[in-house]
Amino acid sequence: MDKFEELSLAIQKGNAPSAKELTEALIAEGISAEDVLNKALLAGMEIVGVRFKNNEIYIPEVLIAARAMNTAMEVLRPILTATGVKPIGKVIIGTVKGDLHDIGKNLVKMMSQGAGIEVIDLGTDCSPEKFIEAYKQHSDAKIIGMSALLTTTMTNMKSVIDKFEETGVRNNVKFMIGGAPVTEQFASEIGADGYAPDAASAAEKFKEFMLSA
Ligand code: B1M
Repeated sequence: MDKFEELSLAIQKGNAPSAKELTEALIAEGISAEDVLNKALLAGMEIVGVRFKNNEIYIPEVLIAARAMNTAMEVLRPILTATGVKPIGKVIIGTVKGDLHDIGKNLVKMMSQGAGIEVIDLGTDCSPEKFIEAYKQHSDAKIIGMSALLTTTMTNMKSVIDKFEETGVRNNVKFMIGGAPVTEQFASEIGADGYAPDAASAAEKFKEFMLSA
């Protein structure tokens, strides 16, 4: 078993100390943070998702796997967010109402910070009111980023856009959405301005929006 597989297994088993140690070891060997993320952490989490779907494991196991994933991501954080430049703009990001999944949102945040973007993170279970309040406090933000992992919560993304419309500030910002069940087509159906399938392309799209504003 190579070190990527070992780390993937540590995530699957929810062994946070081992996930942290193996992540540190791979980075110390000179493996890039992107490779550690894609070949071990995300690969491990994907297997957890499949086993959860097949009822081979249950919520407690998924929760401890998510904790191990977040612990390993903390090792990568300083590398993924490292940037010497002045921020090129501000994004407000959150997981929508009813949804507690935050691993993907946290990755989008790290990649964006690494691309020189300031991120205001509202956390999970964010109501339209929470997004609008945050925008009132940070009215220099050019983008509102929303994440959803459940088919039952992705519809709450539209309520956030509607709230901005109601408040008369819809055209001041761009809406970017993402998360496993979300698609480009869904984005255009709800009137969002952009969709990204992964964290790296989300950061790229944020930058494009900011540079064209
Ligand atoms: Co949940 N869960 N979960 N879960 N969970 C899923 C999403 C599910 C697909 C599992 C399955 O059945 N195979 C399924 C949803 C089914 C559906 O709606 N169609 C599901 C379910 C059903 C549930 C519960 C309802 C289970 C229950 O209680 N019966 C429950 C809901 C709780 C709630 O939110 N109210 C629940 C709970 C949980 C845990 C709390 C145990 C835990 C979350 C812990 C946490 O996040 N801190 C959890 C987990 C971990 C998962 C899986 C296994 C993994 C999700 C993940 O973190 N993936 C997931 C299965 C799966 O997705 N395969 C599953 C890794 C992450 C990096 O990927 O978030 O997709 P992702 O992010 C990607 C892209 O989507 C994109 O970039 C990221 C990285 O490249 N992206 C964006 C994300 N946000 C973006 C925003 C952007 C742009 C790109 O712009 C702003």
